[in-house]
Amino acid sequence: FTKMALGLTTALALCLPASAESLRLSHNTGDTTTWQQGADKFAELLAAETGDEYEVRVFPNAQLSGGDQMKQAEMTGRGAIDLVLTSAINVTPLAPEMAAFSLPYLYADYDAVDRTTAGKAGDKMEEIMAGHGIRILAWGENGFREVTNSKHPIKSPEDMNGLKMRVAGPMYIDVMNDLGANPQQMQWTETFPALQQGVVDGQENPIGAVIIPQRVYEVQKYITPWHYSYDPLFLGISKEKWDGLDDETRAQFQKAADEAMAYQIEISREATAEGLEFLKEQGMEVYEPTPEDLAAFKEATQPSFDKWSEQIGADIVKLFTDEASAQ
Ligand code: X2X
Repeated sequence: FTKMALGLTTALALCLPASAESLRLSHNTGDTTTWQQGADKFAELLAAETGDEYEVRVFPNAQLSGGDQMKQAEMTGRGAIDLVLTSAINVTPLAPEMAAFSLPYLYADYDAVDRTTAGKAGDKMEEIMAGHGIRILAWGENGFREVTNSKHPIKSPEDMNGLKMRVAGPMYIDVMNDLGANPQQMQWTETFPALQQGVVDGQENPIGAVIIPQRVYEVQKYITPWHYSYDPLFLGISKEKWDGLDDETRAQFQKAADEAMAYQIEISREATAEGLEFLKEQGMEVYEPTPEDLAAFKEATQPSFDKWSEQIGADIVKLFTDEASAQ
């Protein structure tokens, strides 16, 4: 009997790890977005890879940094948060170089985006973020940020004149000023009520990753897919945590991150591709800008492109413009 009990204990020990380590992952948006789906996928894959040795708990709405979306990265950098899924524009207070991804009208299409994250520009940003205590495991996608508002269709820079616009980060303040709008920085979690109550007239966000899953169409009437700025996500781990992992575990984290972010990009692009039709069904009015309209928006936002290029540094900007324009 003792032998049997012993056998049972051994069998249990084999299938259950002695103690799963719990890690906290913070992200900016609500729990209906493709951000959340990517984070959940990472948790699922990491548990599978490690035989349940690691449990990832996902916290939406920047809860772990008291609702301050710009603080998540800095907290991860000093080890107060284990993992972060956030976007480039959110870390620009910490690493202004990351604004390079989102310079106005840098990218013509997804191919240009993908060359950048996979190439030297992405490598350089990984090096810079490592200097802030964050190991970037993989790039994901927030997406091309499109403008919505409650007042009138946006067809030209003049239509932006005087609109009260909520923006996520400092570079977008400058871009909105170029367009004659009246921008203010605000937490994403406070944006829906601000739009609803008319505290602001408009906002800009990607269609598939944010606008649809966070039901922005309920409080906004007009959308113009003007593709003015691209915003990548990254899944990062505190360097302190990473440095404490052995090689085998690192490979498991890496694999789970690569697969989870590839999935997150795929579902964000799918949702975006079908998104305008859905938004029309919800009662939004879509204005599809012509090439001439886009040229006018690009010209109007050139001062911000130049100002931020100077701030980021010409050598880094060149890494991005080279990859963006390569064929
Ligand atoms: O705050 C935003 O606009 C959002 C959700 O896109 C980001 O976190 C960058």
